[in-house]
Amino acid sequence: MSDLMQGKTVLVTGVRNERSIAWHAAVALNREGANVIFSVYAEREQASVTRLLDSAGISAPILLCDATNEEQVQRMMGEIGEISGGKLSGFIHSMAFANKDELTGEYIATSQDGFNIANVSSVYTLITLSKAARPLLNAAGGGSIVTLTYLGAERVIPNYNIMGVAKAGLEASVRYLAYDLGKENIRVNSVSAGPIRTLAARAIAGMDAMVKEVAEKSPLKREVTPAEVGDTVLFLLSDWARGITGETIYVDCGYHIMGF
Ligand code: IMJ
Repeated sequence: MSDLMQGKTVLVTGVRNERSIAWHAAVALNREGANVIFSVYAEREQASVTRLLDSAGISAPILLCDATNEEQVQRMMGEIGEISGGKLSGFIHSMAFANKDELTGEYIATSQDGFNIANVSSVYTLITLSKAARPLLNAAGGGSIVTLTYLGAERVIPNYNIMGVAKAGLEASVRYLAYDLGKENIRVNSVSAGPIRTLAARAIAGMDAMVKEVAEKSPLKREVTPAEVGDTVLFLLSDWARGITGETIYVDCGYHIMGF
């Protein structure tokens, strides 16, 4: 353990199991001495995070919060303030949702309801969390917000569909939030991870073949690991990244630089 994150409290959302990118970021944060607080979507995730913490020998609070519910987010930030003495150094936004039937076939078939669901749960939640965390981040003298995005925001990835449009909105939101909050020394960035077999990706048809092909085409000639993404999230949350805001950092073994 080092002291890179000593004295910093960081909220980690979006852990579902041991493959979750957010879990690997939490392990990295713990390794560097941060006080980690978890928030989970439902009781099922509460049980699995409890089990993960036990097996890793980490002790940390686990709060229940559906981030699409602004009252629940406000209440959670109140609880975090009580745990941390009113200060928060940053948080990880690691959540997305679209109707499964809209993550296959043509984008043109997206329903208005499906469009709204994807944007509310994958983009608006970043605004809600940022707004509610703002006083706690200010009390810490500034902070760092990190979200997770994907190449489908700027290139067409078959079947990614409405999630691609939502991630484009998320990356633009990162820039606008970075502008709003920069004057308060709050940084906002995203990490664009290469394809990883997490729960969010495993449900998708053809994922295994795609992960393999991306690995073969990427400069590093291998798959990216969630631990590598977690270490970059940690970097952005740390003071090493104090000059970086509004940015998207790719952790994809270099795949996105290729033209062919
Ligand atoms: C998701 C769909 C289509 C192609 C995809 C993905 N590729 C990758 C993903 C190539 C890597 C995973 N990803 C980056 C996501 O953002 C996934 C989001 C997602 C996944 C599901 C699955 C189950 C469900 N709804 C979902 N909503 C969002 O019901």
